[in-house]
Amino acid sequence: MADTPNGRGKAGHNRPELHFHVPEPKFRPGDAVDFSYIKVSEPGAQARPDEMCDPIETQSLVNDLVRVLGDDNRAHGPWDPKLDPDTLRKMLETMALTRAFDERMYRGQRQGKTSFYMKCTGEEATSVAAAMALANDDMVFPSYRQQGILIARGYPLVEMINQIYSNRGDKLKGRQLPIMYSSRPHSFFTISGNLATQTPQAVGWAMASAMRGDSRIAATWVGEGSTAEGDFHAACLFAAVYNAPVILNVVNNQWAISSFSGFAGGERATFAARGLGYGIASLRVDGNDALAVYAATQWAADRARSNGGPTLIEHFSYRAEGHSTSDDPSQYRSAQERSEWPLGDPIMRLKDHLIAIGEWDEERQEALDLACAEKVKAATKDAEKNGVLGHGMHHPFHTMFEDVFEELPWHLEEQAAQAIRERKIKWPQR
Ligand SMILES: Cc1ncc(C[n+]2csc(CCOP(=O)(O)OP(=O)(O)O)c2C)c(N)n1
Ligand SMILES: [Mg+2]
Repeated sequence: MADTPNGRGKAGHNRPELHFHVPEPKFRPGDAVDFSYIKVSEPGAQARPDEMCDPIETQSLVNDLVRVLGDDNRAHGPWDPKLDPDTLRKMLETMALTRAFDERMYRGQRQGKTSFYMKCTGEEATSVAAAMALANDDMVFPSYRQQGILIARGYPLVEMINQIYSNRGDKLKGRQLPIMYSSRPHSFFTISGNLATQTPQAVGWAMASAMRGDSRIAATWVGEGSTAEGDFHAACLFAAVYNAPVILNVVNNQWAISSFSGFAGGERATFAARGLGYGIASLRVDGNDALAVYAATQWAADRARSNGGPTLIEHFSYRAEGHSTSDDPSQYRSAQERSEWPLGDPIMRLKDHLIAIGEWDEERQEALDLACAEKVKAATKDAEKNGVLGHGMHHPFHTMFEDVFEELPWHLEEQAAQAIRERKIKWPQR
């Protein structure tokens, strides 16, 4: 206090000195990890309000965790979606295929076949189980970590790989960063690298659907870090004000590249609680429990379809691997986090559930994993016929100037001619 001439503290009076808070993650590289501070709720113990309830009735669920699968690998409680074994197996297969796809594309990046890839390891349920609870023509506005939706909707793997390789088969003609897919026939909105822009777009689409008296709803996915963007808050406000038929999924995988969830406000309130603040029904769900994700999505979809309005779902999960192929998580978080994560792995949990109910076994799982790897390998070979990064088998250079204006304006025509001229001088053999 004696650090100012009048001896009365920096502020010049006797009030306490203020402290500035900078969030700091609990564990850094080399630290022992103890996740016991995370409250893991009892599976089956969460009430399931009516789909048409007042948003405030979801209040207890924004700090809880909707869970169905127990440690006994059985389904529990009112959120059990009671899916038949075929549907459960389909879910497991799609999640396993997504993981196999990620594995191979990651290796492809390391082999120089593409410049970039992003895995969704550990988060497969948040896209696959959610997609399965929606209608195939519901419009989805994903982030870059929901490749599971495209796979669940039957988009050909070879088309995904063509896009990743930016080759001559790439339907997007190399104009998008690898993995930023788009498919109108699959009601899959073009992925944008500009975080959270998809959230107001989804709400706007849902509002338009309602204005037209259509029956399709919209769903969007955004990372917890991206909820710090103003776009997310504008989306919540519009969704609440116009009672838009939309599902706002926040995938809380704890990390936004090297920033932990505290920088998006995670130390203060759950991400589900933000929705309730806007008057949106909100659920906080175990994102590694495929049955809980399915049940919550089904609840929200029924609500939206019946004009009950929007739902925000926080999927509490963990990003098991690096942010992307450009990231090295060992530089900023403890390697122990993945193995200590208290909610386990979504694929293992669903597999164990199917085994527990007598509808699956380890041999079939092994055969499935092998079949998935083979399927991805075959699609990769097909895509490679169209070229990989750096082999020059991309779309013709001049296409870069096309498809924006109906008629190419004179200045672009000049630029195109100049670019093509210079290219011929630099690379005469191409
Ligand atoms: C507007 C904007 N700001 C920053 C970035 C750079 N960036 C790309 S991904 C990312 C982290 C996003 O984390 P989160 O929203 O939690 O999603 P996750 O990657 O964990 O799925 C950042 C900061 C960007 N692409 N766009
Ligand atoms: Mg994140």
